[in-house]
Amino acid sequence: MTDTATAQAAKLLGRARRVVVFTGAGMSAESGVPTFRDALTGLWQRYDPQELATPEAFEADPALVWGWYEWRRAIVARAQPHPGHLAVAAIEAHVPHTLLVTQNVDDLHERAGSTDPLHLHGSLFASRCSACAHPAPTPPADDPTEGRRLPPPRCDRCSAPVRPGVVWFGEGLPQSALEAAAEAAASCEVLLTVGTSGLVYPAAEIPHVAARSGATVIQINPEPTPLDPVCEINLRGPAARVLPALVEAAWGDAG
Ligand code: BJW
Ligand code: ZN
Repeated sequence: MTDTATAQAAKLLGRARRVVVFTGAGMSAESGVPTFRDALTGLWQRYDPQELATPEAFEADPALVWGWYEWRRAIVARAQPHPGHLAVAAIEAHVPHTLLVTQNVDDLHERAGSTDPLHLHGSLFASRCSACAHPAPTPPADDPTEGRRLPPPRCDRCSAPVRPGVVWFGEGLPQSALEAAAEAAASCEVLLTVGTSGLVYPAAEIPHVAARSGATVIQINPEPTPLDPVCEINLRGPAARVLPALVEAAWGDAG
């Protein structure tokens, strides 16, 4: 049975012509990909992810940081999109003016059939040279058990260490993606924010932009977040359950 909040959200979503879906790490949690702030395990448990995801950490200990990313790539390579990812792709199919904006560095949205998500924080699979930015192949990672220190490959142009193609703390986001996300947020009718703590800026500004521009912001998250006050509807629950229920209530299919 559909609860009142889901039914209200479905009504607004079903009528909207311009939608933004904004996702964070909680979107991938039920696929087995740990959220950014989840406790790290094994070799990584004594590190703070907020300290590893920095250019300073990579400069100080490239093997530590590259090994951490290789471990995470292995987890993502084994993971499969869940029904929530499929439901996001279904929203795109039902509402042609949907823009999917993700903070996630995995590729689960693409594998669920979403077309061209904007990756505000880059990708685990788009390595580049840390000195000259030349694109570099990302070696396949197949051991998700515990991870290990691993020296990064070297750039074939200038021999500097290759780095993950993600946005670390203190680095600028891809300007065109950020602008496109802000523009879509300013002109949408409904913004759906899913599985993000809303703590990391400037990405966390996107739902605020939508709210200020008069859009209805709907949040899907099992926990309260700093975004609660700008969300007209808070659906407290996991993405893999709530998103398909929302799509089903809006259009009569679960994605
Ligand atoms: C579920 C669930 C389920 C669980 N279903 N939900 C303004 C104010 C204060 C600070 C700043 C500011 N502006 C900038 C800053 C500094 C900094 C920042 O924001 N710091 C904060 C920590 C305070 N920002 C930056 O440094 C940014 N750069 C910048 O501003 O540069 C300035 C500059 C401009 C021009 C030139 C040069 C410089 C860059 C930020 C980059 C963030 N990168 C990371 C790492 C990417 C690579 C990697 O993954 O290793 O991106 S950090 C990390 O956080 C990652 C994520 O994309 C991002 C957001 O996290 P997210 O997705 O919200 O995940 P979690 O784990 O926080 O939350 C999970 C949520 O899911 C929770 O709410 C759960 O409840 C929920 N959940 N299960 C649904 N089943
Ligand atoms: Zn180079």
